[in-house]
Amino acid sequence: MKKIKILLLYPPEQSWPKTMVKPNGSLAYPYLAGALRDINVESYVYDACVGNDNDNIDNFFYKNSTLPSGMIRTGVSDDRILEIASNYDAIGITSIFSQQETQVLHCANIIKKKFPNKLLFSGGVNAKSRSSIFFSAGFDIIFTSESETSIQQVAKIMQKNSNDFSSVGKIYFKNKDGKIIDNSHFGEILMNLDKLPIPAWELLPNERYWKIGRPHGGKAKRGEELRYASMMTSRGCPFSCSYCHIAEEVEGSKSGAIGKFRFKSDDRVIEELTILKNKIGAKQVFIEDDSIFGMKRRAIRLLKRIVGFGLDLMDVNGINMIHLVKKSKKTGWMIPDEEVIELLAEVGFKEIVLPFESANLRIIKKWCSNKLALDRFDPGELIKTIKKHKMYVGTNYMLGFPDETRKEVEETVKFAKKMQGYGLDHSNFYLVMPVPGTPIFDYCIKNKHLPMDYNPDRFQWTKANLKNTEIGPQELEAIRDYAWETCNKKEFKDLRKSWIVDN
Ligand code: B12
Ligand code: SF4
Repeated sequence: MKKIKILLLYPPEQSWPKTMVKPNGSLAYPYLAGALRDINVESYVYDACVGNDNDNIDNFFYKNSTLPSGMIRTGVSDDRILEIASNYDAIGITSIFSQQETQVLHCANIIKKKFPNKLLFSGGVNAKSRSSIFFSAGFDIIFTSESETSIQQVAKIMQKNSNDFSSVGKIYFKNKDGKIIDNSHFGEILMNLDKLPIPAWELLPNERYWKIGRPHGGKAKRGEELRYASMMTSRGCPFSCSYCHIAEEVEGSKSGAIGKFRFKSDDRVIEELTILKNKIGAKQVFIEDDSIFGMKRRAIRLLKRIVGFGLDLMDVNGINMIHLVKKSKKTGWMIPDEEVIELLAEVGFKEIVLPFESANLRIIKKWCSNKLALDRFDPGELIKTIKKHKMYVGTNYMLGFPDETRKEVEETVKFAKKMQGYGLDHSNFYLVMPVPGTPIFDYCIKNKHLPMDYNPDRFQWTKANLKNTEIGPQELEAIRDYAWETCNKKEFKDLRKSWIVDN
């Protein structure tokens, strides 16, 4: 059996001037490295945005270079990436963010040119959705779904010194004649998440992430001690919003049924939290579940078991409001579920984000899978109840859906301002940014809101990304900027502005 070594590379980050840069550090690599560890295959995670102990971060992280696109590149040099890659038999490059595609393709290009015989593979929603471009850049395999099982299968084939990947499911691969083979129609999706490997969090450059101090979200202030990590207690979600990458992932799709809500046992969650606390030394844990309350009874049971654990927990992706309210005596009317809210506080939740998305019922119904809307509960009461239990509350809004009128956008901004009065800590406003792999992206291509040759470099949630919309791009951007400026406190705005890249 051939001894093989696999590199999992986060490419340098690219961002437009005056926007924030945050290292990736998401959970794909801890899971994939965990899967490889479980079959005794050596892997190493290198984040080219922040480097490793042999890289002096001051030489590159705060001294960025400008790319031909005008974007700013944050990360180590190409030569350093090639030096790291030279030590491995295969290199994986994640592509979960369409906005980072150019950096992924660039890394693939330089690595394939220098090391044509090394196996190059990618995965993540963007890689799956843009596979032909990825193959042209030099990739040999694109993983089309959750990949813990498939990466083990690929590694085992490499150990046999073979490059025949025809038996591996949930991948596209280039065969020996250069033909692209689609194996996405078979392969296993794990329904029992206890079968997932324990994520190898220790392979992430955690100390560097903590020093840079740009966590997933929230209120961390400069100078505050940060020792954060991410985890997931479940995958999938009962909803199917038009802008979500799992909205159409059902049996028979290229990714398979990964949209289906699946969860880990309570014991497994406790095991992971214990590792994060005792081995990784984390103090703050971002819960990255798509829908932690996907099954409310299970969530309550789990939360009760982790009371007193001693970690600060955060859910910044947003907890759907339907899970934080309960039926009242008035038919159809919901009131805050104080028992659940109190439990969240007791367990250690310090921060919760409410994904209101829009104040407009038509928009919620058409684009946001008809999630709980404002005609069925009092949002001010909900915010006040969460604040009563001393949790930080943020909100997310989306503005500029393809058919959204000026009146509807203004309604949301007016609503956001009103919510401020209930003690909200921050309000984020995202201009609709349809990314490949989502239903709204397909809609926008079909209805000419995006050109066929759209450029993912240009996707920005503070910029109008669509054409032929009810509200013109400049006006929409001005409304967003005004909403953010007027609905947030100075302290929050100053923190976010300090993460901006410029040179
Ligand atoms: C956490 C998170 C972030 C964090 C990540 C940092 C952190 N510390 O975790 C931060 C804050 C940086 C972030 C930012 C953004 N995010 Co985000 N984020 C997520 C989130 C919620 C979880 C990611 C994660 O850890 N998933 C768990 C892992 C296990 O799943 P996975 O990444 O899919 O990986 C599996 C497979 O895809 C595959 N795979 C993935 N990579 C690779 C690589 C190889 C080599 C192989 C073999 C396989 C493979 O195998 C993995 C294991 O099964 C996802 C939604 C989600 N549920 O995934 C959105 C998501 C990735 N984000 C999204 C978006 C849009 C954004 C933002 C634009 C939001 C914004 N308005 O700013 C920015 C863009 C950032 C940028 N740099 O450009 C979209 C991306 C869609 C797209 N096509 O671009 C997603 C998919 C959400 C959605 N529903 O649409 N995000
Ligand atoms: S609620 Fe969140 S995770 Fe669920 S489909 Fe909508 S965007 Fe995706």
